[in-house]
Order: sequence, then C-alpha cells, then structure tokens
Amino acid sequence: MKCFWDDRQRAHVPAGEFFNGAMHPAAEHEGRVEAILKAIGSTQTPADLGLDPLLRVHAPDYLDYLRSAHDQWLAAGRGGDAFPYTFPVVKRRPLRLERIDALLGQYSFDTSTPIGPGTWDASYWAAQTALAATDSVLGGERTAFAFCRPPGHHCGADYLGGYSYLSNAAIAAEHAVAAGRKRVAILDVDYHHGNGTQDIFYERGDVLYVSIHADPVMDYPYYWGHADERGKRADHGANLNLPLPRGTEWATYQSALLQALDRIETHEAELLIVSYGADTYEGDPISHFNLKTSDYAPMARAIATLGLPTVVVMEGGYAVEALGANVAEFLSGF
Ligand code: SP5
Ligand code: ZN
Repeated sequence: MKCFWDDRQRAHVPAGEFFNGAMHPAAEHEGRVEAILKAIGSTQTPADLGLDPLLRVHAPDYLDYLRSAHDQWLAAGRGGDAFPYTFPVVKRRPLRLERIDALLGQYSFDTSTPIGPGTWDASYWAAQTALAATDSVLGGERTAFAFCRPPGHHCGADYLGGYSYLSNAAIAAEHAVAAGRKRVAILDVDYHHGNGTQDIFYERGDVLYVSIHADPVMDYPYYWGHADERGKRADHGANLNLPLPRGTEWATYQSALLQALDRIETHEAELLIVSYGADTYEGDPISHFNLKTSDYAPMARAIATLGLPTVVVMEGGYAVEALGANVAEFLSGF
C-alpha cells in the first residue's frame, strides 16, 4: 500500500497536557513517529496543494490564528507551549478579540492541545499528507495510508482540541467532493469519538460520518458521540454513533463494525475515508478497550469487503511499544 508522510510533521513537540488537575507528559508525542515509520517502510512525501483545500473545511480566521498563536504567546512575554485557561462556553460570538488568552479559549475546547512553535507547520503537512493519499486513491489506487500527525478528528471548522488542529479526514473528504465524488463516507474507528469530524459534516447529507468509540458518558470527549446524535438533515441519518462500553473486546466490536458497514453500504458512497486510531488496543495508556494486535487485520478485512477506494488516515494510538505492529497489522488487512 502507498504510504504518505512528511518529516515536517515532527515539528510539533508538545511537552505536556493538563488533565485530572495536573500536567502530564503529552500522550501524542514524537515517539509515535519512529514506531509507525519503522513498521510501514518507505513513504512518499506529499505535494504542497496550499491553503485552498484547508479552507474548504476551516474558517480563515481560525487558520490565521493557528499560524500566529504561538508568536502572539511569545509576544505576550510567555514561554513554552501556549495553553488556554478560560473558555466562552456560555456563548461564542464573533468578537474582535486581541488578547492571546482570549483567543486561546475562543478557539479551543480542552487543555490537552497546546500550541508550540512548530504546531502550525506539522499540522499543515499532516493535512497535505491526507490530501496526497486522497489524490492517489482518486487517481486509481485501491487504498492509501496517510500517516497524519498531529491527528485531526477532534478539531472542528474553527476550534482545536483532543491533540487535533486541522481536520485531516474532513479535508480529505472535501477534496474528494471537490474532485467530483458525490457521496463520501467516513468511518472513524479511533477509541474516542471524532467530535470535530462529526460537527463539520453534521448538516450534510452527502458525507456520512460513522463512528465506533468509547461511550462518552465515561470517556473523552464526553459532550459528543452519544447515540442520539443523528445529523441535522430532515432525512437524518448522515451521522451514526455506535458507543461501546469500556472493556470491549473484538466480538462486541465486530458486531458494531458490521452495523457501521451496513450503514455505509446504504449510503452508496464512492469513496471511504477511515479515521484509524490504534488506541482501541488493550495496552493503550489512556484508553479502555481490549482489542489485540491480531484483531486489526480482521477489522481491516471487514472494512475492505465494502470494495470501496479507501484512504486510511492516522488518528490516535499511544501504546508506543505496540503502535507499529498495530498499524502494520491493520494495513495488512487491506
Ligand atoms: C486523537 C486522540 O486520540 N485524541 C484523544 C484525546 C484524549 N485526551 C484526553 C486526555 C484525558 C485522558 N485521561 C487519561 C487517564 C489516564 N489514566
Ligand atoms: Zn483517540
């Protein structure tokens, strides 16, 4: 399978994240890169398609902010990574905010997603990596793997969170739509619900979002991923959430996957994007499913029965010692 990666994605080096009342070492760290690169072998560097494909998904003011936020942080006399501390949950509206602290909260929903000096570059090249894999599939490849880092499925059109800054999967989907694909499906198999991807396509009928993930009653991102979130269209159902309990093993996962695949078949998609997270693995340090490395090939084989041109986009997965094997096993199933 063709694999895409750009070394500039290494520029994002978050030192830590804040949760449970304390700073912790960043789970989404550089060690993930070596683990995955070693396992997938040779990779191709993406072309630079510029900002236009990003602007199909993200608000211009958000992209300006993301590019300049860390400089503004330094200009305010701070050091290290930029973190928010105050959030406009009561109502977000387009104020002319200037203070970096105000902007940080305006454009974030958590304290796990710091902005460092290289965050923009890394995110930009992650998005270009997703675009290159999509172009390869649009050009006739059956499947392609976009090793995107940082991940993307938690960020929305104008906010970041969950280690995600640019929505790689949504950017890929919109690129396919712009290239003439009328119906696209996104299948999200990361442990966490991809609230950002869901939000981006929530009112759309042409791009289906289906996710299998930990029940948000217990797990991040809490506020989204519940089964009653069905999409906003009158003919609703362009959104399907299949939450599963902590401790889920392959047998239970597999039946949810079959439901997900049924829904994708009904959608009559011309192209599939898989948001793949290896954090469903039993040894993942921040997650609570019990999938084994050997479960990832059957998972991919089941997805491949759809017979659709498929772009696999990397999301989470933090058990670094098993990450390479889990990714390789998944890709081998195609
Ligand atoms: C892309 C992706 O997988 N993002 C996940 C973001 C999850 N951040 C939540 C951090 C809170 C984790 N709580 C961990 C408890 C460890 N014992
Ligand atoms: Zn995840």
